[in-house]
Amino acid sequence: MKLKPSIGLIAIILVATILTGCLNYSPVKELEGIEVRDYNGERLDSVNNFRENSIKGPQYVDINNYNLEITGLVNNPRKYSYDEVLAHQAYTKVVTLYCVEGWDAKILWQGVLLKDLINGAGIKQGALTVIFHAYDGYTSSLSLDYVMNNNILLAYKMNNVTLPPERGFPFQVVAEDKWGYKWVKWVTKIELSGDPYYKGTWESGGYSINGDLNSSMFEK
Ligand SMILES: Nc1nc2c(c(=O)[nH]1)N[C@H]1C(S)=C(S)[C@@H](COP(=O)(O)O)O[C@H]1N2
Ligand SMILES: [Mo]
Repeated sequence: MKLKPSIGLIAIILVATILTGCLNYSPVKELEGIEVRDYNGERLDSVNNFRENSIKGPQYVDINNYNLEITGLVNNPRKYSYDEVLAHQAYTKVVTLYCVEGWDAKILWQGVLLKDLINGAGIKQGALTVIFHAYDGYTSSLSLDYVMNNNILLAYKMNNVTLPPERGFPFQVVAEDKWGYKWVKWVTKIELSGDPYYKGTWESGGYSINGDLNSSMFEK
C-alpha cells in the first residue's frame, strides 16, 4: 500500500518541525531599534518629531575615531571610547525637553550618569561648572552642584533607539528642568571649570546661564 510510507513521512516531518521549533526557542529578547511610545502609562513623543535647529545642522560623528574627554579641574583627565562610556551602569528616565522656541518633547532616555564619569576623573578643588563641548563647536554649561545632585544623564538612547545623528549621536546631555539649549548634543568634551559665569553658545546671546525652566530664559 502507498498510504503507509506517506504517513511515516508526515510523522517524520512533524517530529522534525517540533524539534527545530524547540531548538529555536529563546527567552524574551528586547527588540533593539524599536521605538517605545507608551511607557508606564505615559504617552511619549517620537524621536522623529523633533525640530532640527542646531547651529550647523546634523553632525555625523565617526565612532571609530571618537573619544569623550573629561578634562579641566579633574585629578585624572580621561579619554573614553564610545564602548567605554557604555560600560558604565545604565539608567533610564522619562524627561521632557522644552526649547525656548516653544516646542517640547517627552522622551524615555537611557544613558550613564554624568556624576559617575566625573567621579571617575576625580573633582579638583575649585571646580564649580561643567562645560560641555560639542562636535559642531557648540558649548553650554551646568553647575557642578546640579550635575552631581540630580542624577543627570548623558544619554545614548531615546525611546529605546540609539540616538540618530540628528539627535546628537553619540551622546546628548539630558538637562532636566533646564531649557533645551542646555541639552548639548554630539558631546566630545566635559570640562570642569572654576568659572561660575561661563557663557556658552546661547548664553552669549543673552540667554540665562543657569537655564532653569521655571525662571526667566534671559540673563538679567
Ligand atoms: N551641539 C549642539 N547641541 C545642541 C544644539 C546645537 O545647535 N548644537 N541645540 C540645542 C537646542 S537649542 C535644543 S532645543 C536641543 C534640542 O534640539 P534638536 O531638536 O535639534 O535635537 O539641542 C540643544 N543642543
Ligand atoms: Mo532650543
